[in-house]
Amino acid sequence: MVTHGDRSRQANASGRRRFKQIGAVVALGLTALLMSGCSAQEAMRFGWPEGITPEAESMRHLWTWSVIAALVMGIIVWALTFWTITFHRRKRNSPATAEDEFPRQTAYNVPLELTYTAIPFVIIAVLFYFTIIVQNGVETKKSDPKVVVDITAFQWNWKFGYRTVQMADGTTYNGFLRDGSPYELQQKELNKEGEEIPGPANGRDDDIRNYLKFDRIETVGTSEEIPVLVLPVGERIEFEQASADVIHSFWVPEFLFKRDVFPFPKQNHTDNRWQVSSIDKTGAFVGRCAEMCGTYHSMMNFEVRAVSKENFDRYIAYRAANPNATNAQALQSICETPVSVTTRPFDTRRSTNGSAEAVATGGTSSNTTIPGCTVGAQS
Ligand SMILES: [Cu+2]
Repeated sequence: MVTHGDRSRQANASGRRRFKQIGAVVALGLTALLMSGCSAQEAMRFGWPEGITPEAESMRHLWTWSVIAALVMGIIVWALTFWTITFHRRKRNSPATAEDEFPRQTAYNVPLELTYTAIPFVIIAVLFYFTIIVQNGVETKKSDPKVVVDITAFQWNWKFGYRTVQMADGTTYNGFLRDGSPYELQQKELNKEGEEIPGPANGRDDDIRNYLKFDRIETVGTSEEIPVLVLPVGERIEFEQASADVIHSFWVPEFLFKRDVFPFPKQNHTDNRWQVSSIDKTGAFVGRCAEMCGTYHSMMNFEVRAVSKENFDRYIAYRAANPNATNAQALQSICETPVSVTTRPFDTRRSTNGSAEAVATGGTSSNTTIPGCTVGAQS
């Protein structure tokens, strides 16, 4: 005969067995993590990409602590779940009597229900608080950026201009040429009779970029060349962006930051100025357009080349002194690779396989046969 004491001993034994199994799984998981060669820092990043700015690092902290908070909650929930299914399930061999069909019911326990309603609200409030703190930090703009860069996005490339640079020798380089206004600068085109020629897109010509900023030193990307934006490490940098056509998005994955680039930023009520307090690592970092902007959106890449302050000043001085020199030459003058190393330019020619073969051979709409050509004669 199975007594009550026997049953509880059985339950305790099976409970202990289960805990041993769980312990083995946890130990196995930890061993796998350690064996995979992840450093402690890597593990604490919980998959968050490595950033190169203090802003990116502050976002990483938010992420790490959020995951830790989630893991603590998860462990409590898992523990309660396993505790319930281990110790409060129907015992094997126990007859299904009316009294143990359901465990003791705890519904309508007001203090308990208030507690488990309040706790999630506290968690949300804490997460919200720290999110706002970090977001405000990332969006901070100070009045004394050492470098101001004008960004122009267009289908499907980028133009970067250096507006102001505070040089290490105390002087300030000012490359600002002109600030546009779509309504004042845009001249209406007139025909010979003096009548206004209506342009496309609200009467504006697609090629008119008057509302954008222009600088003495500019780097423009082409289908042959990826624009390389040279920036100094360790300096506060401001970016001011505008689009020449549709909405793009300026994104350097290593900054862990992107900002939509609008045409007519002021008229579209967008904040088109943002800063990084510093870039903390020299090197080449790919930049991308992160807003679907048309056919070649996916190839609309650029490169940020972070160099030392001394080399950056030399680069600006070289470009200011040699207005006709290319960006590649200026890069070479500071012993930097002249072309981008993180991405390649794209071919916009929509050619059929082997464009060299597709040469014009004459023909009219009613006769498309190549003159002097016999079918089957080619080997
Ligand atoms: Cu784009």
